[in-house]
Amino acid sequence: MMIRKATLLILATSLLLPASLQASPDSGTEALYQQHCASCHGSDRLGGMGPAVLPDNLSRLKKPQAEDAIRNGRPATQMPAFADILDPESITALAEYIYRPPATTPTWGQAEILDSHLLPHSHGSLPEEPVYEADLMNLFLVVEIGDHHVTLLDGDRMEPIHRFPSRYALHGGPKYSPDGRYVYFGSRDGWITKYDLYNLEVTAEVRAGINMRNIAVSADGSYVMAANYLPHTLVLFDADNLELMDIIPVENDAGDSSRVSAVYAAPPRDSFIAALKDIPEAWEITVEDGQPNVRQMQTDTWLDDFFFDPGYDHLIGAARDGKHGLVINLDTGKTVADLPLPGMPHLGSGITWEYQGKRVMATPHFRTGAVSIIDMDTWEVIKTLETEGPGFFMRSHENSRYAWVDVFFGPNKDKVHVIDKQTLEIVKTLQPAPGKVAAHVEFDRYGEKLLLSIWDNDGAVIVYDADTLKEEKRIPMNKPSGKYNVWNKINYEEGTSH
Ligand code: DHE
Repeated sequence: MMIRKATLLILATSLLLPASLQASPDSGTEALYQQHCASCHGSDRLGGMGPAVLPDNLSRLKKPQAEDAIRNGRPATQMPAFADILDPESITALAEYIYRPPATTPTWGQAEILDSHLLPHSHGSLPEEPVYEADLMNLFLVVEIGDHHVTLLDGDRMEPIHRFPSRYALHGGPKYSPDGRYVYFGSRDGWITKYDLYNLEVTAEVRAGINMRNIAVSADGSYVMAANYLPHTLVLFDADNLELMDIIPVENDAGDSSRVSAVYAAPPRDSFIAALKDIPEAWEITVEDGQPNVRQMQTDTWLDDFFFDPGYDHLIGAARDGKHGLVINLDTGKTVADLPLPGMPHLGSGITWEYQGKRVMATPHFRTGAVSIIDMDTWEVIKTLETEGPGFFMRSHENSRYAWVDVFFGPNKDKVHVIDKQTLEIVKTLQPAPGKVAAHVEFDRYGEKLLLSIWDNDGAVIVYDADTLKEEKRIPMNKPSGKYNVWNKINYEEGTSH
């Protein structure tokens, strides 16, 4: 194992407030924290049984919600209610305290990663036969963020097979091993969990960082790469047991460090591709004999989320300013097109299909109610389809004539549009649960049925016939977010995320 600068913590400079602005936590609140919170959230606030409580890890929780969680507890979690134990002023002070940067810089290097490693079942030690009967290629995993669980669903019968607890706040698509037997989950707090779908057991876990973006599994299934916001690292693991192999500090030649926007496997290139959030560079990382080699590509701007053409010849990235997209040739590293996508495109959610003999890609936007459809030969926007509000996720399947896009934000957040991929028109708008967000579709392996999430604690996944667009059933779930079909994922199906 080689660790380069491994014990260094590269802290996001953007995450630190100037010393003058760092309110020194009064010792009374610190003492309250240590007395009531530290046993679950860690004395250093880096998390434990409960999530990390640092400003950046909490960026998705508003302060009044945090205060409410302290006062009333959180249903379906271990978080107790403190209303009877602490007075209202102490509760407010604690909620304030966890949003302040800690006095000492948190570290997560080699020692912390190695210490976090858990190996309940080493690779190859569990039986080779699945403990249930189902088409293993048509399984779905459904991430339920309401109570941090995952449901395994039989995609033929559309019935749950098993439900198991996950780490707190899974985010991004879980990634399957190439044969579909194992799945790797990433949590916002940096945990990677390897799960055996044959034996329904967690086999290995490790914490790669404090604030993680996502993970990728190499095309041959040998390696797992984690992309972090905090610290500024990419971390390489062996995929069998999640043993640490290398920590790559993410910095440019001048020594400036950066958060990583995301990392993906690029199968035809046998590499990983990462984009950096604070340095205008994209990286291609190849691993030879366990050693990662980084090729740095300078980009015209900082990249946020991104997407690839089917041959992985080009990276299509959203500029961090949310006003345009860039197309980068991955062989030359040169920008070959600038896409006019002013509404903050969510390119990570892009899909492609054949339209009039050419390949087009489509992306929703976070800020505007629009889907942009782009010719992938000329890189021209051939259509901007107006939707009823900004969207998050887009999905289709090679065998389906329709693409689905949600309206995630605004007054129409309960609506989902169905687009005809050949006329490029919206042909139907569904509102399956008025008032509740309906979002994120995933098709079964055949493209015949699909699942849509009702994003609510009292939610469901709805099964639709992909052709008639008729609802077939609702399976109750606790705030289901993403769904991931084994076949579609391991075959890099054109209508789904990779
Ligand atoms: Fe995500 C995927 C970034 C907020 C649910 N999201 C991704 C990926 C990235 C990303 C880079 C691709 C990783 C992968 O699959 O390997 N997400 C971001 C953001 O930058 C953003 C806007 C702000 C943030 O808080 O980080 C963001 N994402 C959200 C949410 O608020 C969502 C709706 C709820 C949640 O769980 O946090 C959310 N993101 C998802 C889901 C995926 C995802 C369900 C996987 C989609 C898929 O089908 O593959």
